[in-house]
Amino acid sequence: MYKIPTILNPDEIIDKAFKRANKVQVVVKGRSQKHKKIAVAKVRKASNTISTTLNRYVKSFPSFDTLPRFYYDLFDVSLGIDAMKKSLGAVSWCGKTIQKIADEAVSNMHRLEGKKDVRNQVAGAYGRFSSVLNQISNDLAFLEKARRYLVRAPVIDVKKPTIVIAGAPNVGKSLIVKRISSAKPKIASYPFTTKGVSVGHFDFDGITYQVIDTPGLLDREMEKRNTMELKAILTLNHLANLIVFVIDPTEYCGYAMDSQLRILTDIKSRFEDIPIIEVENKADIMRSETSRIKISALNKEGIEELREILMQRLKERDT
Ligand SMILES: Nc1nc2c(ncn2[C@@H]2O[C@H](COP(=O)(O)OP(=O)(O)OP(=O)(O)O)[C@@H](O)[C@H]2O)c(=O)[nH]1
Ligand SMILES: [Mg+2]
Repeated sequence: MYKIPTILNPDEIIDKAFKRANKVQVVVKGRSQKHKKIAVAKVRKASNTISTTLNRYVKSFPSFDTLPRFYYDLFDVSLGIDAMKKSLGAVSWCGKTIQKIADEAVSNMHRLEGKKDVRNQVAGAYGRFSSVLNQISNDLAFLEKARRYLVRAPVIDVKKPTIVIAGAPNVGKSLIVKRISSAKPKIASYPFTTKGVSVGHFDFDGITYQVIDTPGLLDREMEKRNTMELKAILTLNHLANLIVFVIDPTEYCGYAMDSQLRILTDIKSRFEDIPIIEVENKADIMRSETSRIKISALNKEGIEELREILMQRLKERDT
């Protein structure tokens, strides 16, 4: 979703800068100042390469304070907005410091005459470039981790009508999302298969609807929820126009009915303004006596009916 270049580590950045510096060519009239001009050009090329590289990193990250709330919270839960800001600040500081070191070295060189003295200035500046870059090595490593997440972040249109699928782990949420939309989520017989928020679409009456798959929720207090559960909650909070709460009455998912129903009660009280459709899945194995909609995502039973109910409820919401 974002175009962020691969964040190199300090050694790689230094390597790139020194290679470029070694290739600089200077045109000089007469030989007297040639060694100095070459030295100055090398230090400038190296420092500019480093600071341009670092500035590009800083500029390519999103400006967090203007993000839609959903993305702000998602990135905060997944990576930590403050941590990213701090690391970007360190990278920016490093770029400026490198320029200052270069300015100092260049002004010293202008005052010096001896070839050895000038060479020492170059070596000194190079050494300080390395040491300043090494000071931000943890920041660069963290930002590279953040980059890998951000470039794959789900592309969600915060304005499109959105159905969010929620429920305990392993109840069949992802298979339902796959059945009703274009999404191709991972489906497996263990809890927390879905670790992040993923999106699929379907069209109806010329309107594109988003269907969002979320990680499973456990029956516990908000403070104890893990990162994956928090992603589910923030998705419900910021994006859902309609919630499909999936229940597995067979309990093959590994969570007892009373525990699943407590999660449902919690979600209902937390999101009072959002309509919730309660669905019992795995009807191929068992059907309970309740009046809830019964489907089997596995053999596609009840899927078309579910889709019609969803459309109906979204229409009611609009009128
Ligand atoms: N018998 C039967 N099995 C199903 C049905 N729907 C899903 N399953 C199985 O239940 C398991 C979990 O399915 P998922 O779709 O990954 O469940 P999930 O709720 O997304 O799980 P998490 O992402 O881990 O929270 C898989 O082994 C599915 O094949 C169904 O209707 N009938
Ligand atoms: Mg899943």
